[in-house]
Amino acid sequence: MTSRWASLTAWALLTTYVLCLECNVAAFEAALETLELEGFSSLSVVYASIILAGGSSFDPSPEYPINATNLPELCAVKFNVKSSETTSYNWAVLFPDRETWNGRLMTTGNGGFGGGINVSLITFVLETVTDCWQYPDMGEYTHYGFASVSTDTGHLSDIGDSSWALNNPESIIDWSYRALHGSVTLAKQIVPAYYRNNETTASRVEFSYYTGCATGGRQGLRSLQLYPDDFDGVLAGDAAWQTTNLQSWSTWMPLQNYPPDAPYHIPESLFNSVTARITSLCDSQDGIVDSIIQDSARCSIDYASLLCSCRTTNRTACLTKPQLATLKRMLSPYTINGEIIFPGLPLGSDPSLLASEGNPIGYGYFQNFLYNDTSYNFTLYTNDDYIAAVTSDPGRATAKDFDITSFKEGGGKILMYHGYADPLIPAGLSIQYVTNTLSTMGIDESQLSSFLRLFVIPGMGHCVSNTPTQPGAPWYIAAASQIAGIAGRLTGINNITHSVPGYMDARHDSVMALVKWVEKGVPPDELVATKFVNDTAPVVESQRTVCPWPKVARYTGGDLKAAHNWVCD
Ligand SMILES: [Ca+2]
Repeated sequence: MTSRWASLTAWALLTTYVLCLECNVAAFEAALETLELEGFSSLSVVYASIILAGGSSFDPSPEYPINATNLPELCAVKFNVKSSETTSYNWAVLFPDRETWNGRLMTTGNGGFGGGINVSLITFVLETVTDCWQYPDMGEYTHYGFASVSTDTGHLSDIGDSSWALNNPESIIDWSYRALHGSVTLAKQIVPAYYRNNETTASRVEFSYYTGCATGGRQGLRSLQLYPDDFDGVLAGDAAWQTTNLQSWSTWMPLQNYPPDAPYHIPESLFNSVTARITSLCDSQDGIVDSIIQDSARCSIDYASLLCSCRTTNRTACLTKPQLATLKRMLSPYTINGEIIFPGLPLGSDPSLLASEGNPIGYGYFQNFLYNDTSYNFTLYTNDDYIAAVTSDPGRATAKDFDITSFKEGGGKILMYHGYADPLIPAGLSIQYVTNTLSTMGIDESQLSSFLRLFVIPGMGHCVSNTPTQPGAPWYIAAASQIAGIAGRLTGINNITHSVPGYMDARHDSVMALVKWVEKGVPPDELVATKFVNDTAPVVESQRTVCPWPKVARYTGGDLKAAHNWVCD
């Protein structure tokens, strides 16, 4: 194609786009030519298509195999950006229709080492179907009216699979922060271009938000540290922000319980039953026997009571002395020479997920991020590996730049939350993020609460659902992954497209709470977590107030399952 013909074609398509940008590749390619996209010369449009109202999806994906259902009519577009000589990343936008778009952008993150557009093997979809895609979190946000964005962070893999990082430092940078930043930067220009026409003069995204859990939480916190203008509000759950220390701890943990024939080894079933016993010992210490530990930090137990003795009747829930030492190590902070490297699991969290065998989210980091040596395994771990991790911090992934003055002064707000019984990332890690921010910025809790609030949710596990030993704990706040579940391996919520049915407001929906805080200046003084019967909407089993740390909800009498009977103080 000659350059003159190319420009004529672009002009013709541009004319179309000014009137109404069509949802097809040619229209988007033409629109891109009209935008000043510095630093993104290799941006290309991979796919663009309308999804009809009521659309669903069924694409098997390694990380998010649960369908986004009942989608509103939308335009789905996938882009590719070259990020280095050897790497590129894909990212996508779901555009709700013009009447539905609320002027806002919602970007959503990933989990573990997983890569995918939150997370979908979109290429497979394109080859098989054209009207059904599977973007559970992205789909959810279009129901609110957001244009939603996600990136595959430069690779396709399951949560535990870090093999893509082997000898591939550029891909690690994409995973760490580069793909997310590039996607948001581009989306802020392309999204208004899509909606701009003769009737609609939207020239920019009014507000930009982010949601993510675990690695998704890390992505959000790292982003606002490095690029304080990308987001106006960040919702960061169970944030895996301290990459170097988290991966070290996740490798160290199974080693404490290894090998399986050692006298100190605790089998998984025994971990489960002992966790249930600990939960029952802590339960009443908050004053209410409801199988929920309101505040693990205020529980103290006599570990000796877990020992088997000749009088122990239930021998499937007691430990030998060597086993008890193992349990105490795994529930205590990981220390080196007296220095705390990582917080321990709170009482009521079950260590078995990290204890039975090597966790690839732990040792895979040393194999593929740090040493480029696939023969490395968790049994080789020593404290020297922790030192190597902290020294190198591949991809600068660790979100440790706690001075976030620029984000704060730009009006940015951070709403963090953490399952108090999360067995994979201790709630203490989010608390540590808060305390490190306090000390680094030299501010007090009152000042901090003007831009950062952390809600620790009693009885909640990793990002979604209850921990099994606290089955009645309300946990659902319409946060990232809570509908879809994490990796489809843990329970998500059923029968919901978005928000909290019957309670679509900023008290019950963390996304709406963040929007209200950013746009109205009204911070969330409390949230209400919901438990649906069988985790299926709309019948509510119970609701409970959850509070910004360090406050803990206190029962004031009446129906235990009614949120108004719990107050923050
Ligand atoms: Ca209790």
